Amino acid sequence: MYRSSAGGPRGVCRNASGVLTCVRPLVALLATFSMSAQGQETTLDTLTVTAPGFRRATAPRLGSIDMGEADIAARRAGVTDSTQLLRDVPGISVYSAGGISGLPAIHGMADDRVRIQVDGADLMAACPNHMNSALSYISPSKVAEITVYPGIAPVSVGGDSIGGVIQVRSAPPVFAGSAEESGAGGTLGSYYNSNGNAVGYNAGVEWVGQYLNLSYSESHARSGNYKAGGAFKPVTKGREDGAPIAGDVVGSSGFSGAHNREVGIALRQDRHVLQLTVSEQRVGFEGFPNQRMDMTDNQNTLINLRYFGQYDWGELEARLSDQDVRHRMDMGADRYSYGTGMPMETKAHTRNGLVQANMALSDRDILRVGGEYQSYILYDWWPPVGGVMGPNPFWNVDYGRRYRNDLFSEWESRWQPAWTSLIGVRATRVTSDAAAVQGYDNGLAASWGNDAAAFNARDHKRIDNNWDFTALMRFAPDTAQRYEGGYARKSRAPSLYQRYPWSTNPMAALMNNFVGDGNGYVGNPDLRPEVAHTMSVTGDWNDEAKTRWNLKATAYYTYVENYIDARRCDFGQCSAENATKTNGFVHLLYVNQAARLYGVDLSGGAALGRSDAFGSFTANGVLNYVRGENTTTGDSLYNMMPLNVRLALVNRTAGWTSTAEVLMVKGKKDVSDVRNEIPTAGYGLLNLRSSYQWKLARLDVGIDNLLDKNYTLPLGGAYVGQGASMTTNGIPWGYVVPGRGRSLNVAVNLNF
Ligand SMILES: [Cu+2]
Repeated sequence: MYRSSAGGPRGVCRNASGVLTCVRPLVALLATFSMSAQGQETTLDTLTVTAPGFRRATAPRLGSIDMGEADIAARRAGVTDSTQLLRDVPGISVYSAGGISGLPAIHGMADDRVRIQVDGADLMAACPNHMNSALSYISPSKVAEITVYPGIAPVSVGGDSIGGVIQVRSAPPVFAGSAEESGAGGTLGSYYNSNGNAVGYNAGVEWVGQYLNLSYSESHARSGNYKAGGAFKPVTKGREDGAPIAGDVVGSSGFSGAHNREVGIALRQDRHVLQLTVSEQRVGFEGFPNQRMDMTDNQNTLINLRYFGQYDWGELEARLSDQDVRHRMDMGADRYSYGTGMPMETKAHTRNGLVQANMALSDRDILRVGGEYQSYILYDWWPPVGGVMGPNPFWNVDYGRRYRNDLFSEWESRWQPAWTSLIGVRATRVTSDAAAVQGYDNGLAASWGNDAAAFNARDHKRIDNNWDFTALMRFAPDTAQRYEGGYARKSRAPSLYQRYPWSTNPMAALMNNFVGDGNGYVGNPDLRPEVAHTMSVTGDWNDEAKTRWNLKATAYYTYVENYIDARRCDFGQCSAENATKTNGFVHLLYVNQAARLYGVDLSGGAALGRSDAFGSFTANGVLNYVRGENTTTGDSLYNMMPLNVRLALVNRTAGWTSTAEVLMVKGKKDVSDVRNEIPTAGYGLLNLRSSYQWKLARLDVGIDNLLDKNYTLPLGGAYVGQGASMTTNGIPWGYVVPGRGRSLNVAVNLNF
């Protein structure tokens, strides 16, 4: 397959014999560079794409896992959230949230601890619940390539993150090899998932010239609330309109009107490519079963300008992006809101800039140097609704600012044919600040006034000077084995939402929560940056021809200084009971403590054989184990995915690829006591799926959770998706968001 946005080869860029002739400069240049490092010079002018998947033929960057177009197409069926495309990458687990807004966790670290880039841009959530997470801005149909740096990320891709890097990219622009091969092409796709009646479509058109590429794409998705497997105990309080929620329906789990549009123009001149994309996302409604609010509107505009050029001395890359977000929240229909509602608004503006040069010092040495800039400006206010929530708007964060400046340098050397080393340093300065705040009512000292006055009396500006260091080594004595290992020191400055939410009012604290545990959080301006020390080793083995079997094992250990965890709030309006209760929602203050995380990832596959009648059979599997401990308190860290194994049997015959997959997850018993995290039971799921590729069309059919098993999501968070979610005890404590019951999924994609 050449391009996967619709799962199959394209109509354009093929010569009479069907050989692909398009040039994919960005990827081609990257491939060229890794080749030139091995002493094989190739230039863009001579490099045309003639075989599928050539990108995989080049060795992955040190420390990375690459997913190409075929890998992603196979994972796309039944998925509305791009985060789910990562679900079987070794070392990755997913915090579930809204229907398009999951948060990937790498080796137990998620959200702001992971650097997530979409088409090179660091997209920032602008919401006290991180509802509009980075990957919510790209629809699964648009994702064409994913690179994950699960452990020790080179400094050139990391920065202001301690848990690894995820880079998600749409298909890079292609150019025709000659004027005669110029032409137009397009993609069209649609899907239906029976559970929740999820439907969506995606469409794209593209004009491919020798020097110009013009593109337009759009997608639309919606889903009703999904049903749990089997019966799910309903929460007692009903909806605002008194209508009951059926016992198997997960309240606030649907979304509607998720609409993405993008126009792109790319120019190629010799060995230079300039690409501009302008995109817009509008989401009309997205429910969050593990938050006390729902997203009622999200409007995102993104301008992304990228340049990539090849010179005699190496490559030059430059990126500029500008993201504008307008986000609104309130209680959706499944919640009870005392007739007042709870409107919340945010507005954010993020700018990113990067200039990076990759210099070939010799046949075997590459020096990468670069600088980065990010500015993030946030306004977060809650309009008055009367009663004790008025007459003023409540300012949660007013004129929050976070400016980041980075410089980095990294040297990669293949000093022996079998040995490659990479060593790099990055310096980062983060400046954070926020303006004075006010509560709903300045006169109500006990509810709002005292906390606001205390916050406003302080200086909010903080400057964090951080530095990162990475040393990685790869030993590949032959094609059948490869070993990688290294050490990284990574640092991350606290986010605005960890430093500046100031109110100890229980209701206000509940609204400041981006981990989905149902608790309330109070910010702490005195937080210091987290510093992680990670050691990791990986062994990768396969048969000589790389066709019969492979096995990969990674072990890692991370110690985090100043790990931002939480302690029970025992000041302001936090009750005395809050400090000790073990069976209810609580209020917490962010604090620096220390933590360690360690574990192993195993993955592998084997060809089981083939016959003329039944085609070929292969088996593959992934096992993940992670453990996270707060070494200051002895508590377990929150949301650690329990031991899990995914096994798949794959059959390929006459255009069909069919997979039977078993997922087994152990019970979650190591829980965060300070958060009253709720344990979950172990479970097993059976999924079946099949895809058929016919010329330029692809059909996917599948049944997820075939046996309709009832289970709770280990990283699903507390279920607060129905009832009176505005108050601490308005909903019974002790429920975890249940997983999706059986769903029949169908998708069709066409290329023309
Ligand atoms: Cu939100």
